[in-house]
Amino acid sequence: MADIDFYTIPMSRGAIVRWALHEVGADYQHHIVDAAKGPGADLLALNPMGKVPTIVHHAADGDHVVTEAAAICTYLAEIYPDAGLAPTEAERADYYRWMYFGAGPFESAIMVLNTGFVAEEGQEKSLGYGTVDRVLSAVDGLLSGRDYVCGDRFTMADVYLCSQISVTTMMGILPATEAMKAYVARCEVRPALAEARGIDFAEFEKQQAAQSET
Ligand SMILES: N[C@@H](CCC(=O)N[C@@H](CS)C(=O)NCC(=O)O)C(=O)O
Repeated sequence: MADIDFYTIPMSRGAIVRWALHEVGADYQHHIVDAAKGPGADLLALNPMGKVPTIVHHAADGDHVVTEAAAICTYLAEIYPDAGLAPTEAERADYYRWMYFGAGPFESAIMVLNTGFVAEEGQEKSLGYGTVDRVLSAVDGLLSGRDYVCGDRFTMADVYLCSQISVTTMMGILPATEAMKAYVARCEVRPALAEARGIDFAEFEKQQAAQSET
């Protein structure tokens, strides 16, 4: 049995976790979920949301289920310390701040752009992301002043933030700034990303071919 069971849909948020799995050199087995059919009983038993990515880590002290792409990235960086992608003490504040900002305000802002949701005037005070403009300018400000989330060094926070920026820019959802584009270009030279994308793309093509036969 592999150390990690990984539930994913090709070319979905699961791709973030596949990149993370390759960065840490995890021994994993993927389970491809058919997006058209929806989650099976096996995935629903692990994650009541029926969402991917979901992982099960078969650890010495038992099985641990982790859901939510950002949480999985954080978890993997911690259980594979030799990969050097968890934060040092000095990097911890930036690392957690922007990992959570990515999963919270940034993810919400992206979904607002994707769905066309329009908040009423004054609602920005209670909406966690405030306004889309403020979120985008916060991320632009971060990336204008440094190479990576924690400064000079690539960490797991970059797997998450870069994935979000890169995919949503490709999909035409995010109006990426020059600083965001330069950041993505810096992060995307990682060999682990090329490996992970190769597998994800091959699985996507297999799924497309199988669907066109039915
Ligand atoms: N909050 C979750 C979102 C996961 C999510 O929405 N995954 C989508 C794919 S990108 C999914 O599983 N969709 C299938 C479904 O909802 O049935 C995370 O950050 O991991």
